[in-house]
Amino acid sequence: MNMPDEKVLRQLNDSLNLEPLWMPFTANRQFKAAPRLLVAAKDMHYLTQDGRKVLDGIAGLWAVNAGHCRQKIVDAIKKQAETIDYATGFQLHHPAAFQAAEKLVSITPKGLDHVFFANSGSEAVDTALKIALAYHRVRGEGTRRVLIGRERGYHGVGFGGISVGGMSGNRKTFGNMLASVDHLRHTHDLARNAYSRGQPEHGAEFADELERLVQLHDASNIAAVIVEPVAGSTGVLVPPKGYLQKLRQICDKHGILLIFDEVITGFGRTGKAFAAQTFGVTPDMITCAKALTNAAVPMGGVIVKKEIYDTFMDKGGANNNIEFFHGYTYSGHPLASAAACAALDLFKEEKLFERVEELAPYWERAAHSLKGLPHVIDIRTIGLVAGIELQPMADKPGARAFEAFLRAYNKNVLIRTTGDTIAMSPPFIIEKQQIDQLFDTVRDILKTLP
Ligand code: PXG
Ligand code: PLP
Repeated sequence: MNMPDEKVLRQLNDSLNLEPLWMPFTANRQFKAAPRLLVAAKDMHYLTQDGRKVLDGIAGLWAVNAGHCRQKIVDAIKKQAETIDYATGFQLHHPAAFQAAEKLVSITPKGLDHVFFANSGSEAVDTALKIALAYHRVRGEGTRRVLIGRERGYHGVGFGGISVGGMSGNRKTFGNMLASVDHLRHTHDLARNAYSRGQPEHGAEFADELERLVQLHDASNIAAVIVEPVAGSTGVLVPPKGYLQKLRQICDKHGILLIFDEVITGFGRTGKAFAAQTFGVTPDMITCAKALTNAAVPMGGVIVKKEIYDTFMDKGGANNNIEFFHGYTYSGHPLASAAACAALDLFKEEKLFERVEELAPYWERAAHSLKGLPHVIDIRTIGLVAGIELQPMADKPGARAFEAFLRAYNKNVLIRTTGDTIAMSPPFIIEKQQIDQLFDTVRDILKTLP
């Protein structure tokens, strides 16, 4: 680990002013009263400001899939920063953006072979929704404006993403958001599917709700359906067997685009490059971010079917017309592109997606060994993801799992909680004894939780 100098660290401890920063998705007052600061990272570990090595059980935030501060990626970013700091992608560009696009589409499901770059998952989602609307319009079906998401979906925090998203906390404060949005029901079915390993048996029929929404809105008004193949942030919800296939069939039948939001599931998390490949269902677009650069530089992307890209080109009119009026200052930023190239190379060189498949049975057994411990009401696993759902404390939703997070952190293990579910999703370089450390720590904590 690239250790910060001790003197510098001591000075930092004395001088750091926490007040001016408004922290994202954080209880600011609680945090600032008892801060948790990470000062360095390498491979499977963070170093805390008080000098502890903490095992990263969540790959940063479902993102650092190859482990922290990997030299190949660090070197690529450094070299790029010295060579070309920035170039706009508007009517100009630089080579690394094209190289990153080519490497990316070499691992996508067949037929999804063009990518539009953004800088985060939220931007990727907004971009995908805009592509869906614009696509139907250029094809002469401009009445298709309705966007369908799903309850308990998380699609980032832009107005598009929260509109199609299904997390009440993300929605309730922000007014009406996008018009013309509807939602499928979520796929969580504790009564029938608790303790499923991999895909649950029951619930393919939840996809039939899409037929109901088609009856309501009429297919001629519906642009797209967006779902996470595995819902991550709302508690690790693995799709029931046959569910995604059904969604695909219904979308095909009615000319509706199917978007998989693979911001979490992309880049090996479920054992293949994309969950679309794990589940054998090919969407029309995939949104991705996070591990695209191993999280070392912000980057997101929308991968689209050739037919979508070709439609924009074919219907683009005069050669000097901009076919899709959209883009970010930092779309395909040089540092992000260089990091993406290096990360995608590293995944391949170290066969990290295959490693997920190899480790998954061990991971699954370790996770399900927590069954029967106090408060545990469900355990869900797929690839290198586990969700441990706890019985909420009366009148205090989320408090029990958050207490587990704090206790784990104090025992040098980083886990993530969402509601009363503990979520774990380590870097793929995790060793078996580190998997044991992770679940043994959670086991000890569960025995003593209030
Ligand atoms: N889609 C999905 C499926 C995500 O998981 C986003 C979009 C938004 O990406 P950006 O890069 O804009 O954050 C995400 C992000 C959690 C957690 O606790 C997960 C995310 C973000 C914040 C918290 O699980 N995922
Ligand atoms: N706001 C203003 C005033 C801008 O000029 C721009 C971009 O030029 C933006 C917002 C959007 O920023 P970005 O392209 O980084 O998303």
